Amino acid sequence: MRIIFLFLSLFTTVFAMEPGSKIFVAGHRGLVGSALVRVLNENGYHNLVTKTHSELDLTDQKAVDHFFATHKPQYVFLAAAKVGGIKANSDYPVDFFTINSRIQLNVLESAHKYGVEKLLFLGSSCIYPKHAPQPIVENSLLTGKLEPSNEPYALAKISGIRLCQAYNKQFNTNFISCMPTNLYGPGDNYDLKTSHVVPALIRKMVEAKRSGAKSVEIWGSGKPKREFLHVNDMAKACLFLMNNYEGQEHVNVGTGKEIPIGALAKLIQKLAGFTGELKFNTKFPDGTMLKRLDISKIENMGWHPEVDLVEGLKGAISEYERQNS
Ligand code: GFB
Repeated sequence: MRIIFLFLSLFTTVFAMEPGSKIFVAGHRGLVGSALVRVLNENGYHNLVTKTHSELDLTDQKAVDHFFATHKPQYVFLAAAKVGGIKANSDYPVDFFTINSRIQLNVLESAHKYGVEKLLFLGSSCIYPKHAPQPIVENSLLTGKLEPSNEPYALAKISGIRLCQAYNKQFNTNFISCMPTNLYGPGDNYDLKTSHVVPALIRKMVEAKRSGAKSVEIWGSGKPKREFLHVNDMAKACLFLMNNYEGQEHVNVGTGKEIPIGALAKLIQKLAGFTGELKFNTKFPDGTMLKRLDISKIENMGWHPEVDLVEGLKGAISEYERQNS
């Protein structure tokens, strides 16, 4: 497979970004966007354009048009999105559907109109069919029913991927997409009502240890399995794809390894030093039971995850403790 890829790449020239290329990181204060800014800076890219939400509302088409007309970025990482954990997705389906749809409609339209050289769009592993064969390969998209707890988010993100392909087909743009697995790391959202499982469990365990609580509540049965990728690895994958990949099909980004939520909870409990009990509350939903990506496509191109889960969690726990001491 690797040999086939190397052979094909001899005939496909992918132009990498120059150190001075003007790069717009949309969503630079979010988990992925902030990691992208760090990784781009570390790799010598110094001409970044960023706007906070109050400076530029990406759901406002006129504002987005004006921004692109003024700044004319050459490259765009579209890391801005309305994201959240299983509960936030169930509680705010309209927000997840409409905000994500608007952001991508506006940014892709302006990126095309103002001649962006290349754009990377981010999907999510949760938009694959609920019962997709595991590990999930790229062409499983749209082959079956979605997980009900996040269907509105999934429909928006699937449209985003398909819209990138449509622009490429109709206007010969260079819009690529990737499909990240569940992410965690510096800059995560620790709000217990809207967060994903890793930051939620870090906060619950650290706070329980501090307060001397007897138990911590874990949502669901603990049986679902998830794959977790450190956001620094994700940002490196985004840069790698921007500089090395061209193609209509999205690319999975993950570790290829899954862990049951119960085992994840025990691991975070141990790393945070909480000695009480874990209580599984099955009144909360499990969501999809298994979600693991097949990452052979990106690995065959030469990218590999680097951050081990235990080390990544230790770093995230220390960050939470430092910021909330
Ligand atoms: O991370 P999470 O909210 O998202 O939940 P999904 C993963 C699993 O952890 C579920 C369980 O089975 C939860 O029930 N869990 C246990 C907890 N304790 C907790 C807790 O305290 N907080 C949270 N949040 N979960 C999301 C999608 O699905 O994945 C999004 O809804 C997004 O759209 C994201 O794509 C990557 O993996 O279930």
